[in-house]
Amino acid sequence: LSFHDEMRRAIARDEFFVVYQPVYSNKTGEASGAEALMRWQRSNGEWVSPDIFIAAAEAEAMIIPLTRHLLSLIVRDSADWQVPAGFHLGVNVAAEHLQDASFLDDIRQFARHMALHTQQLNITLELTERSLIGDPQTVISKLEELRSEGFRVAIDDFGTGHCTLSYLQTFPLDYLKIDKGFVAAIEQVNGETPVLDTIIQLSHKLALQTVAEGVETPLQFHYLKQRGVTFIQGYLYARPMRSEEMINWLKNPP
Ligand code: G
Ligand code: G
Ligand code: G
Ligand code: MN
Ligand code: NA
Repeated sequence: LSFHDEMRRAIARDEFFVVYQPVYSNKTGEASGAEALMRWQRSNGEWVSPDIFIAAAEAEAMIIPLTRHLLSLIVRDSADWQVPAGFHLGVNVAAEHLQDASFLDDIRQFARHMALHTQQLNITLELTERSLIGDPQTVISKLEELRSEGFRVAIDDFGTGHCTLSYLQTFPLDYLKIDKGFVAAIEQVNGETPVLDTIIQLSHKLALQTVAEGVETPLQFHYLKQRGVTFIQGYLYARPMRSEEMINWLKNPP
């Protein structure tokens, strides 16, 4: 069986599920939202890492069906949600999907279904820099339409791509998600992390809000907070968790 066929079968057998990682806001001191992350456990109990199956899905023309499946799983989960109004839900979107003609319809249908189930959510589309290469005008107009409808746009894994920085001025964006590699470089409060500091200053100049990823230690947390990073995501605050677990966690956060 090819990976492509295995993924099709795994969708049919309901082997994929979604975990949600809460994100902390330095403005409110509370959870501001969560990122949806896909997981696959085969019926024999074996786990397939998302790094493997997302890359395989992208390589084998399965990323669009897999993302549609992800969206339907989130809709299913959200039937039980009681989240605060304005809660942000981050969803990872692949370049191929963003550039496909089906993209706007898929995202709008998802938002309509979510609106039937839960309070007003701010759906945030997490794009990688790679998504912005290609036909910029078409991508810009899609993102502008979605933003005018209330969706937010984040650049994920910021600083690891191969784009020139000029896209930051031409694409309609709300958030920069600082890649965890830069956060891992923080080792002492008065230490030097010149690239990270420059990314934070750049985002302030561009009036973009920042999300730091992979925050694992109190030292990293304070360092980022001191420098004006708006949102913190990482194991220190919360691990990715199943939907029911997140709902309980939100009632009683740290
Ligand atoms: O979730 P982390 O646990 O290990 O995910 C590893 C990688 O897989 C990350 O780069 C993450 O962005 C990506 N990933 C996880 N879930 C999804 C998803 O639903 N869609 C896409 N496109 N990427 C995902
Ligand atoms: O979509 P993105 O590439 O940003 O995916 C986030 C990835 O980071 C996921 O794989 C998630 O499981 C992982 N992650 C979340 N918090 C932490 C953390 O504190 N440390 C590390 N190493 N990884 C994290
Ligand atoms: O690894 P992390 O804490 O980010 O995963 C959150 C939950 O997702 C775990 O509690 C577990 O149920 C499930 N999970 C996702 N990927 C894996 C994996 O590779 N191994 C195991 N044991 N659990 C995983
Ligand atoms: Mn992401
Ligand atoms: Na990221």
